Amino acid sequence: MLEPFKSAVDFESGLLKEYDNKVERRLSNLEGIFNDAPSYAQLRAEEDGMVYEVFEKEVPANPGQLAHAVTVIYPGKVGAEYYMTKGHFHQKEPTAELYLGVKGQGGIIMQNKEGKTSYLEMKPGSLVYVAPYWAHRTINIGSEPFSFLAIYPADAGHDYGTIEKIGFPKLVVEQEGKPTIISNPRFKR
Ligand code: S6P
Ligand code: ZN
Repeated sequence: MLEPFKSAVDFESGLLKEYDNKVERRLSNLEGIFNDAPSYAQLRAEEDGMVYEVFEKEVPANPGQLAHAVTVIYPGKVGAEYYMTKGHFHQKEPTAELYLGVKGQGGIIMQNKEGKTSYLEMKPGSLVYVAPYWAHRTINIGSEPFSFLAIYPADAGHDYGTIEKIGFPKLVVEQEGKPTIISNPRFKR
């Protein structure tokens, strides 16, 4: 049985202190995720840059446990589309999740299987309730790293395959220097 433990979110740096695992997502790990394929290929050929990192505390993936992790999305764009996470449904679909904005400026695109979409902006202190059954993808819409804390049932799991297949109905792109939500021409319902 797990004993109580603590770690710390550093609001200055936006990082999780004393994490157990780190997941790195570079451009090469995000093939097919961005809309502008030529810009993606060009950027990746120049350098396989880091898009985001996830700093996780380790807890058993059992019912009742709460996984928690800080994600840092670096500033950048592929064409006009901001750097973002792959995005996923939870494998165990009736599980919710809480996101707390820690540092920087971000956005979160969510969709459910009935075709509804939601976009919410996040700044330090924003608390987003990702409702059960809603897929979620976070986006850095600022010029510094965007970091947020996620807390979720440790047995929720990740379904990346559905998003790889259908995408999200909306894209967040920079237009005239501002984040703008547009329809995703590649979205497959
Ligand atoms: C897990 C939670 C986050 C994401 C992380 C990276 O349920 O939503 O910790 O895993 O932000 O995003 P993704 O879509 O690559 O898992
Ligand atoms: Zn999640």
